[in-house]
Amino acid sequence: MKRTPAHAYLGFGSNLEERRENITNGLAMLRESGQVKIIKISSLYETEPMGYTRQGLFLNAVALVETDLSPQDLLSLCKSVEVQLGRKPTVRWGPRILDIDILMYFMESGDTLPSDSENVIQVELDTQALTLPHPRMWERGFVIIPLAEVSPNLLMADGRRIKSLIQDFRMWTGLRLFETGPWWQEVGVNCKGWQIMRFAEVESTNTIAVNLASFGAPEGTCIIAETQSAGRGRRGRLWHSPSGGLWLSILLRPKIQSPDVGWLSLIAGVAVSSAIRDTFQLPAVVKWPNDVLVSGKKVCGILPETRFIGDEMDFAVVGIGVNVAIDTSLLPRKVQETSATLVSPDHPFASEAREALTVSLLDNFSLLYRQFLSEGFSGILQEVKEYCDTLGREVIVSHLGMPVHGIAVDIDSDAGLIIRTESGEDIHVMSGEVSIRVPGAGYACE
Ligand code: PH2
Ligand code: MG
Ligand code: MG
Repeated sequence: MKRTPAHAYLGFGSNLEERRENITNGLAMLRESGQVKIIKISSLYETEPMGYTRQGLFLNAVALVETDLSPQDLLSLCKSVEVQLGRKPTVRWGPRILDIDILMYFMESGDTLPSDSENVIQVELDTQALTLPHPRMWERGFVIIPLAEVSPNLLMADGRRIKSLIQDFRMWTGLRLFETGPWWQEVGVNCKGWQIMRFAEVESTNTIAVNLASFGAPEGTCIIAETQSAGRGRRGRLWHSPSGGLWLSILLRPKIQSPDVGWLSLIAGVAVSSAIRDTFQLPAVVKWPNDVLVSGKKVCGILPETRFIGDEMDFAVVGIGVNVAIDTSLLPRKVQETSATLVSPDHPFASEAREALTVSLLDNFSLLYRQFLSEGFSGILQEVKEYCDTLGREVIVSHLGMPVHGIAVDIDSDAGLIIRTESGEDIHVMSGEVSIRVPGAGYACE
C-alpha cells in the first residue's frame, strides 16, 4: 500500500544579495527536485535580525509542503539547495544567502486509508543534526506570523490555535509585511492574489487605483499610503488621513451590474469589522452602508468608486480608511465628536498592529469576495446581517430628499436597506441615495 505523504512546514530566511530571488529560487529548486510538493506559501516579511543583530534585514517566509522524504532526507535536500544557491559557512546565526529550516513535520500513523486528521502525528526528534519541532520557533515572530498565515488553525502544545498569536503585538516586533500575494507565483503555486503598492504620501489612494485601473492594472492591486493629502469621503467630502491610519484602496474587476456595487461596500465593512475584532478584541460593527463603528464611534469609512462599460462593470475601486492609530486631535472638531482611533498613536506596537490588521482585512476580504462571486449575495447575506448593527434600529433616512422614519428591518437583494415606517409600509433605500441618522445617544451620525 502506498504511504500517505508527510506534511512539513519549512521556514525560509535570507539577508544577503537578492533576498527575494534567493527565496523564490530555493522554493523552485525544492519543487523541481520532484521530492517536495509546495502546498501553500506565506507572504514575505522583512524582519530585523534576531540572535546576532549586526547584520542586514532578513526576508522571511514559511511554506507548507508535502513530501515522501523522511525528516532526515528532507533536511539533506534543504541543505543541498542552500549550498547550490551559494550559502557559505559563517558564524552561528550570521548572514546567509538562504536558510531553509524544517519547523514541524507531520505524518500519518499506520498505513490505514483514508487519512483522517486524528491519525496525524507530529514527529518529535532530538538528534545532533535535527531537532523537531524547531526548538526556537515559538520565540520568533518571523516564524510564527508567516506560519499562522499559512495554517491559522494549527494547534499549539497548549491547545490554542496559532492564529491567536497573530493578535500578540510582540510577535510583530521588528517585522513588516514586505510583499503579499503573487510574489511566489513564479514558483508555480496558486496565489492569494493581492499586489500591494505602498506610498509615503499621496493625494488619494482611490485616485491612484482608478488611474492604474484605467491603464489596465489587474484585480487585486492594492494601494496603501502612509498619509493622504486629499483623501476622499462620501459626497465629495474630505477624508482626513493623518499618519498612523490604514489608507487603502483595492482594485476589483467583478462582472457585476450597478445595483450590486453596494455589496462591495458591505463586504469591505464586514472584512474590516472582523479584522478589528480579531486584532484588537474590539466590538466592531457595520453601520449600513459604508461605515464601521466601535462603541458608536466611527473607526472606518468605505468609499467605492466604479466605472461601467455599458451595463457591465469595468472596475471598482474600494477605498477603505481605518483610524488605526491616529492622533484624533488632528481631525476637525465635528469629525472628532463622532470618530475614534482603535489604539493611541503612542502605543508601542501601533505599527505592528496596523500590519496585523492589514493582513487580516485582506484575507477576510478575499474570502467574502470570492464567496460573493461564486454564490451571489445569498452566499454572504447571513454574515453581513450578523455584522450589520443598523438592523433592528430606529433610523431616519433622507430618501430622494425626503426624510423617512422607521425601523431598519432587513437588507434586500441589492444591498439596500428595508425600512418599515410607522404606517407599516416597507421602503427600500439604496446606499447611493441616503444619508442615515439614528435617533438616540451614542450612535454616530453621517
Ligand atoms: N535566522 C536566524 C537567526 N536570526 N533573524 C531573522 N530576522 N530572520 C531569520 O531568518 C533569522 C534570524 C538563524 O537561522
Ligand atoms: Mg534558521
Ligand atoms: Mg538552518
